[in-house]
Amino acid sequence: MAGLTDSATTKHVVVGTAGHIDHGKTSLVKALTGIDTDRLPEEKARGITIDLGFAFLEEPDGLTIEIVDVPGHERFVKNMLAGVGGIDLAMLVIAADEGVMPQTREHLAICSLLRIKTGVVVLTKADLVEPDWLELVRDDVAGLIRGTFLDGAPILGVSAKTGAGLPELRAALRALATAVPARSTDALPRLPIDRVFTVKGFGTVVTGTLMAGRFGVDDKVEVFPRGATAKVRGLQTHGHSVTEARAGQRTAINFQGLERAAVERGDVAGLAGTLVASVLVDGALDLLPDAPRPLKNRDRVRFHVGTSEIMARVLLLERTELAPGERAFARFRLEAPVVALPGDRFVIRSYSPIVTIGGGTLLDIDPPRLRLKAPARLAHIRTLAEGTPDEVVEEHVRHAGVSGVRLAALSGRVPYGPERLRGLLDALQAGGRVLAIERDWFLHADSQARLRGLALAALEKYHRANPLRPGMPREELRGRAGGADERVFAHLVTALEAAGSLKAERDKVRLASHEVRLSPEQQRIVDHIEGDFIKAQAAPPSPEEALAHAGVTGDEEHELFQLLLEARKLVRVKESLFFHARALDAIQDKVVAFLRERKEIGPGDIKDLLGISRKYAIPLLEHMDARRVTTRVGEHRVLRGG
Ligand SMILES: Nc1nc2c(ncn2[C@@H]2O[C@H](COP(=O)(O)OP(=O)(O)O)[C@@H](O)[C@H]2O)c(=O)[nH]1
Ligand SMILES: [Mg+2]
Repeated sequence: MAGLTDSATTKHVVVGTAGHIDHGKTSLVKALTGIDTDRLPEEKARGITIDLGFAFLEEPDGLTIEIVDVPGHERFVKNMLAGVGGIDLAMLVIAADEGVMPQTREHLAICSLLRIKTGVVVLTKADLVEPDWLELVRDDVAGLIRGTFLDGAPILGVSAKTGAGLPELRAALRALATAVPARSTDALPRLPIDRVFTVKGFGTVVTGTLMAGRFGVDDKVEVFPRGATAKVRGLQTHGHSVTEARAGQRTAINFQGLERAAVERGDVAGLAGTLVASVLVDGALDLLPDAPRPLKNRDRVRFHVGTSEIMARVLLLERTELAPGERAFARFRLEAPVVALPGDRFVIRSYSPIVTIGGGTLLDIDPPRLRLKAPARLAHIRTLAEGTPDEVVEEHVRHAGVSGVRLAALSGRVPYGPERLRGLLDALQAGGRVLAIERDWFLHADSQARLRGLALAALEKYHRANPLRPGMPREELRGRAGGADERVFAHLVTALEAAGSLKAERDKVRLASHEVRLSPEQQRIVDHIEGDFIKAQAAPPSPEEALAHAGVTGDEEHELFQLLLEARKLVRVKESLFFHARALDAIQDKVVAFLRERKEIGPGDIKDLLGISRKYAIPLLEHMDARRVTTRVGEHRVLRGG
């Protein structure tokens, strides 16, 4: 390890105790570390552990073994669950004189459900039994752990009273801790909160095991799902102040200016805006083989994830009932928001009696609502459960629909870290499955296809209904295309233009194949109107008059009159005063020539110059101003910039 900095060689591994009440967990932690984890007055008085306790061992080579001591009493399994969520290793403690008891089994089941990978079994109070008896208990325990994650783990006889076996236990913990793989640094930082308290002069402090990522002093942290945000004033790991806490460390965060009442156990600290709170989650659920009865659709259960416990209804996705030992996809409708990520393990306990009955892996924390048909929901969750990472990310983008999804929103919904996610999105883009609307905003190719279908159908319909209109107003088309977001729509129009199926001009859009075709009679009328305006030059007819001359009735709204406007042959100068474009150019030339010579022009001058009445003179002068040919000075105009 030479050459590495101090912090790079520091390793933190969290061990959680597990086991029945009074089997000697707290005494064992004290014998190992010298720390009494029963700190509450009530714990001292009653001699039992009620809440979580914390201790640590500092080993050579920068290894710190942190220990979470949990209560064994069946009434406090909830607290036990809050403590073991983030642990790396389990230390299953069994009193040699009593052997396996109910919470020995329940805690073992919980650790299995949480997918804790390794651990050690300690037969405590070895001083109270004969060696032969210890061997019998050892055999019994070997049977208990067969087929579980502890199969093959060391089973060590220890006495907290005499100290016998403690060095061997410490060595075993060290060996296991050394083998624990480092936690990924490519993950959203989050700390499920297991304790909250105030320190005089410092304010609110929360503690927990930092599950992933890192937090630094001055980071802006949000307490999910409550939404309070605050800056990190100070960080501590096992009693030392640090500037940065990293994944796997027991961490205390001191917040700057955060109300004690704004946080509770079960909340999750994360960087502001990164995590997602949800009252509906989908997962793969295993019912324990020794669950007392089948789980029925709509049963009420206690749902545990991270350090939170929330009441929930189970909605089985494919069946009405789940038998002990079976697995199925399940949806949980939670009575309060939960903050988690797909891939997190959860545990469920029955409402009454309160026993652990199952658990599993979260697959979707923002699942499709029930209005989606059952087979589609099942296909969605199957992809999330069994798909490759790129299929999973693609499914999430597809699920976001025609509004697409932003990277920040996606990172809180996928089981991959930000870097991995970006790589997967790059690959999906390269394969044409996902499109980038703009940087960090993604749309699935299927959603794009759906929008394309809607837009092309709407244009076709529009052209059929309005054959003389050269194009459809852009905003109207956007409304027809599912009211797509402006940028999503702009992206679509650009793509369709590039594909040659559509043309966009100013605020109008048309199919590339569309062109206005006039009947001979319509063409005659259009030509007649145009001819009228050319002839009239600076003293044009009103739209009604021009139409009447051509033998039709109507005003400027007439589709053939509009056609001349669209084609920019006629130009609106004022309300219902129109000039031919070429006439306006000629007028401009005359005005400019006049001004070159005379420097200024007034209403009387233009009347004389063009031989027109005041009715046309004033609007024309204003139009020349609007065209930025002239500027007004008092009652006169001068050449702009001249
Ligand atoms: N003789 C003996 N007693 C022990 C040993 N470890 C714990 N005890 C006793 O067992 C009781 C329960 O211990 P505790 O650590 O509170 O158990 P926990 O509920 O599992 O945390 C206490 O009275 C301890 O003194 C041991 O190794 N030998
Ligand atoms: Mg205890």
